[in-house]
Amino acid sequence: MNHPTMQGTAPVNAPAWVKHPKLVAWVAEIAALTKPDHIYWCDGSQEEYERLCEQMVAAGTMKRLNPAKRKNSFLALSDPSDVARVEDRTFICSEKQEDAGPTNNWTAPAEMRQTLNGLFEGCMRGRTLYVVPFSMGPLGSPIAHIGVELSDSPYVAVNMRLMTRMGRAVYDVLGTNGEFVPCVHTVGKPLAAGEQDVAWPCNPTKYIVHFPETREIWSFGSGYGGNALLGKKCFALRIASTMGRDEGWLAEHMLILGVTSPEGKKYHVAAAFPSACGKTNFAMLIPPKGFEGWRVTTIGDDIAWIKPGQDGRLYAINPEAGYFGVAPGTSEKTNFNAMATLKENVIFTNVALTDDGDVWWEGMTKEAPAHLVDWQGKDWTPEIARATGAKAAHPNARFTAPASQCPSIDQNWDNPAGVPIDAFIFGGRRSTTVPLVTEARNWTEGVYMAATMGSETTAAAAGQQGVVRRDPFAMLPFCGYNMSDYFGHWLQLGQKLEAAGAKLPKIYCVNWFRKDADGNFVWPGFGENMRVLSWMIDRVEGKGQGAEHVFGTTPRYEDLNWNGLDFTPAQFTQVTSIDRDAWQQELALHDELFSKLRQHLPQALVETRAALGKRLEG
Ligand code: SAT
Ligand code: MN
Repeated sequence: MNHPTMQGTAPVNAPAWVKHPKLVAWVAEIAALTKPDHIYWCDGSQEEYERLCEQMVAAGTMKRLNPAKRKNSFLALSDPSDVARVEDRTFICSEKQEDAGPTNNWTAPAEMRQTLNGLFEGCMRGRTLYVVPFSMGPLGSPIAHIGVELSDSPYVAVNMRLMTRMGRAVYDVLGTNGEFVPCVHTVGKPLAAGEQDVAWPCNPTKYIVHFPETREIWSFGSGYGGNALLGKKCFALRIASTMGRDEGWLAEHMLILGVTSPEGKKYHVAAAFPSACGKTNFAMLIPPKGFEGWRVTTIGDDIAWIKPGQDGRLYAINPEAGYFGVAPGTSEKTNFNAMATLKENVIFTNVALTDDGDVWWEGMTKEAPAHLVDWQGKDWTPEIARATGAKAAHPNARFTAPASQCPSIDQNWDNPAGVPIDAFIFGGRRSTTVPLVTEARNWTEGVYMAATMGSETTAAAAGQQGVVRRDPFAMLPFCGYNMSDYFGHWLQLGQKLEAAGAKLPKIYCVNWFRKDADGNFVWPGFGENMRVLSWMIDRVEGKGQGAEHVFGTTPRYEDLNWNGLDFTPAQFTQVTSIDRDAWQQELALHDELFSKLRQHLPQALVETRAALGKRLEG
């Protein structure tokens, strides 16, 4: 944006180690628009991290936790209005509306720029503008990309240090004219001279804006998660998905894990689930009793960048360097490795504070402590909770922790070459209809399964929870372009690799969340998901058995390894049965989705739908 006549109130004062004139000029331009009192260039050092955290403790944004309980860890409580991603305020501003497609909010770029100019004018008054350089992916890796976030939130600066490779070394990679994605973020709450700040500044008006053609991100009004940590959903998914479309690769909402068999053979799996459906738990799975000798290792828990290698296989890297995971429900039982990751150097947001200066959330322990301070700073006791239903932690409360602290971290998690993918898994949260696991017969049917995936909504996004919505590839809120073109991109990539003689990864659809008549989950989930994973690996090896039905291939009871688990054939039927009426209704919902997405919808998917309908009737 151009503001030739405006003067910033703060000198830019770029340090000598920044040698990129265009970057310095851009910082000056944004400062002239937003008018911060100070500009601070982050170097990513430990000293800087500690200083900024101390500063936030003094300002009341964070509390230091008891170092005897959680060393070097903090708790931040957000404004109650700023607790999740705001999908209805998220925009893809491509030149043409049809390139954003019917699932994204769209505004013409010129009009949006005008709106943003108004909003950002003077929005950092009284604050410091932090210049946050970061690499998504290992520094200097050919698959990595660089971003620079300008933010008036020190909370963003310290979280970015945990979530990305952030700091001075990024400038060495950028050199004098390297490419970077410019990301501008403000909490949208300028301070008048002498005005006292609040603990969590934000603005009721929010805009999370992407310009895919110029690869820019502008975020106004929120300090929370994916709204504010712009390397994550905004860059690594929305902007990167458009880069992938243009350059022949994939940016996906997927965890990446490694599985090593008792014979020492290693496999890699990438799995897509919507937000708050257990990706972090699955990525850190510990094989259950009966699977001695198996090992699962973690490469990533949320995002995968996947590129074809020289050998025609697909290689994945985790562009992030930390976990921004959902705290509630996380326990030594559900995710032992996450709990071990959270022992030190963690920023918690919106969990509850114990009387001895530690953290707690629903599901962490069976018994709740007798007294807590809840995520809104109020007294909380089990009695109050029973009477009012008040939650100690917000359902979308999060931890930010360095990936390197995870005990199950894979030795290749930081490998610039990535890991070769053997299978893709797509899963939603469905209490009915969708069976435990189905293998697609071919790439096109797999793409169809992923494209028509549905899931019950969670607290990760503002809005109604527990309603089934279609969430293609778990990318509905994260695809930076037309969803139908995205399907086409997946189909084409598969065709191209297959034509070149490559063996494509197998594609699976899973559902861990079927419920019985009383509303209880039937499948035990968590570590027991290993049983499904090992069946998939048998299939990859060409030795796993199964039965073919309308949608693909599923294991029969006798095809899964039940060592160490008491799960009856009747229970198995409950999680695998296919109800024809329910599936007729499900297909009607696929039709509804396809009708919404008809513009650019690949013909191959329409044909797959027709064939499915025939098989279901037949
Ligand atoms: O987008 S966030 O980073 O806030 C979390 C999520 O929705 O997965
Ligand atoms: Mn996610």
